[in-house]
Amino acid sequence: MKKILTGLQPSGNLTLGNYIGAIRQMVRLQEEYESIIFVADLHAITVAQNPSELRKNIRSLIAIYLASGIDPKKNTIFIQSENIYHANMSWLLECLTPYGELGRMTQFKDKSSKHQNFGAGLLTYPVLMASDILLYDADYVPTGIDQKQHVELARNIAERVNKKYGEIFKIPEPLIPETGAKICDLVNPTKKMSKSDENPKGVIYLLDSDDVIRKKIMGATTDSETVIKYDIENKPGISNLINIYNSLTGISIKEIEEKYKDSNYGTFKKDVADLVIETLKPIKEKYQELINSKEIDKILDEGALKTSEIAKKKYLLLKDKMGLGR
Ligand code: AQP
Repeated sequence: MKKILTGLQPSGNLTLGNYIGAIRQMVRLQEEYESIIFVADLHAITVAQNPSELRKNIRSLIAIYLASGIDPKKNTIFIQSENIYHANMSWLLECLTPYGELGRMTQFKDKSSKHQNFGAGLLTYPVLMASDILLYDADYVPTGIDQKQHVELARNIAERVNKKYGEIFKIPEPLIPETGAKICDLVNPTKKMSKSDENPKGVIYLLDSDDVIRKKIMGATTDSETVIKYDIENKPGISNLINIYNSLTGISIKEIEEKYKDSNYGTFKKDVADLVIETLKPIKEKYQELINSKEIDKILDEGALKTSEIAKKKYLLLKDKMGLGR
């Protein structure tokens, strides 16, 4: 069975974008692949985090994985910082990665322009991501198009290391889902919906109450026309709502346009709100059952133990080849 690896950052409360773009895929892929899933808490601290919020978000992320249908029997689930080999491997690989290669990463350019006083980790973070992937000989890394460049970097690093020290790493490939559109902010529909966004009005959090979800969708920015038509350039707001509808129902964009050709924006928004509320209802219910349960701790303890054993072997192999220690 081929192996995949996925992690989400506990950098805020999870959004509808995270669910459509990542978690749903993970639930689907667990049927086909041996799957390793982690909470990327070391990645989250590349920008400032409030410690108590961070701890809460880590547990919440695990509960959402499980509530969304990620089966702990089919997946190995763990917290990145509870397995010391990720950071250890990252240091070795950082020393083998040219500085210039990291400065060229699009996400670094983007995030470094948005945050002030960021640490060096924001630059080196793609190497930590390479370590996450390479420690487990992952065949595929399910990812949005935005992370494709980082998977390419992991491939480059792996190829370079293998050339220099012998066959150590498997060369991973990105697995970009065919469906799973980029979901945009409801207030500013030209930008991605993000969990760390400062304005919660444009973001649907998975744990938002039904009333809040409805309010946010009914208040979504649209345009001065009344036609429900997919046109990202000129009608980004309505196109975003069409994307959400399409992603959650599987009904094609053409069919959605046809279905709502005589409707106004209010009717369409109400249907999108109903759909989102219905989709998230069972997840929220399950989440409440899980969040304080011992089951989460048992899963995480097992995951940390199992992945540490695997990762340790890979780390020691490279450490030895590089001539470190005795
Ligand atoms: N708006 C989105 N639409 C579709 N997919 C999305 N993803 C994120 N936002 C959307 C996908 O969710 C996963 C999350 O990865 P991450 O936690 O490593 O961080 P991210 O991509 O930077 O997500 P956020 O929510 O925007 O977090 P912050 O605010 O911390 O930067 C990825 O698979 C991503 O494609």
